[in-house]
Amino acid sequence: MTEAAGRDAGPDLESQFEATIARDQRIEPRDWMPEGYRKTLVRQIAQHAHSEIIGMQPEGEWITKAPSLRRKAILFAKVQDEAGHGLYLYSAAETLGADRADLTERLLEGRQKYSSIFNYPTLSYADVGVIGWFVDGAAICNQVPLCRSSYGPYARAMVRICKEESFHQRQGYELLMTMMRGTEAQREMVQDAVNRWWWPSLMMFGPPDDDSPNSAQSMAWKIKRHSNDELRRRFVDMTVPQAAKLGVTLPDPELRWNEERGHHDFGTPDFSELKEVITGNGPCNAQRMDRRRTAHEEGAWVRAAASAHAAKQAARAREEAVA
Ligand code: FAQ
Repeated sequence: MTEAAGRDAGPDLESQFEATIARDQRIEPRDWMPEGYRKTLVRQIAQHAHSEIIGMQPEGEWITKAPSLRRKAILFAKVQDEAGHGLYLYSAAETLGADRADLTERLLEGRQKYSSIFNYPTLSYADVGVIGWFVDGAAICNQVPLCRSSYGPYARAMVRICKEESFHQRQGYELLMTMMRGTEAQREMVQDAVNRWWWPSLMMFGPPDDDSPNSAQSMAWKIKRHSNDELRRRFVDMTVPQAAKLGVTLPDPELRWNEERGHHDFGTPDFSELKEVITGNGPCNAQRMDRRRTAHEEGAWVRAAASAHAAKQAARAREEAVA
């Protein structure tokens, strides 16, 4: 069905698709869809899946260095959840006719992207807390509206992912609360991590709206429900009171409450840095991709064994059907 998508549409199929979107109903894998809609979804879902898998690395580095058994168990669970999110998302991309091995190949060859945020280093255990608070917090802002995305399998995957992101955000904030109640050195570690992760977290939402080539069409198709700048603003409004409660300063001299607008004013992230990181020149891009490539090569025997097992099961099922 997906092969036929976009071809020989005819006015009926096209108008049915448009009507489904206009009624806020879901497009499902068997429905006709324009080729551009399918491509946009595969692009976004694959990038999202790659981000979850590469996103295991910055925090994964701290599993063996966690300060207690409790923190190790929490971090283990979180990093495992991220692997699970990647798998749900690859499965959602497969419903559009994409091939998981091909998507991985595209990532490894640098033909598909993953989130800029995972190209920054984690320098102390406070970074684990700040990633939970900021990065998972930003992910929640961005992904809760995606639970209403027009493509059914993507929207449904997001429901479970968002529940888990919520646990991730809370564990990060709780870790930081504990550190802030600790020694002066611990409070300094938290403030230092906040200073380093604030601006890259704002960049996660993407380029500004007037420089976001995909937003208009994605919003018309209701794949995206809000613009990049709108979600960035929501994140700032959500995070400022949390920072005050925690007792840290967000590193933005322009940040202040605007009574008239009922929102915070804030500075502009350095979008030239975002461009640099996206094009492969961030502080850890090479390291992240090397690690991903090595993991892929080392996992080859697992994929071969799983394929051999699946082939054997299928052959057995065929024999039983004939008998
Ligand atoms: N990094 O026209 P737009 C997480 C690219 S998961 C890298 O605005 P669009 C969980 C963009 O792809 C984090 N590339 O694009 C977790 C496009 O390139 P293309 C991932 C970026 O798609 C937590 C070009 O720039 N979340 O955090 C970035 O309409 C902790 C032009 O941009 C998602 O993927 C960026 N920051 O909007 C895991 C959510 N921003 O494809 C572990 C779903 C933009 O044309 C630990 N995705 N680009 O070559 C989305 O909502 C959207 O795809 C946006 C970008 C908002 C990311």
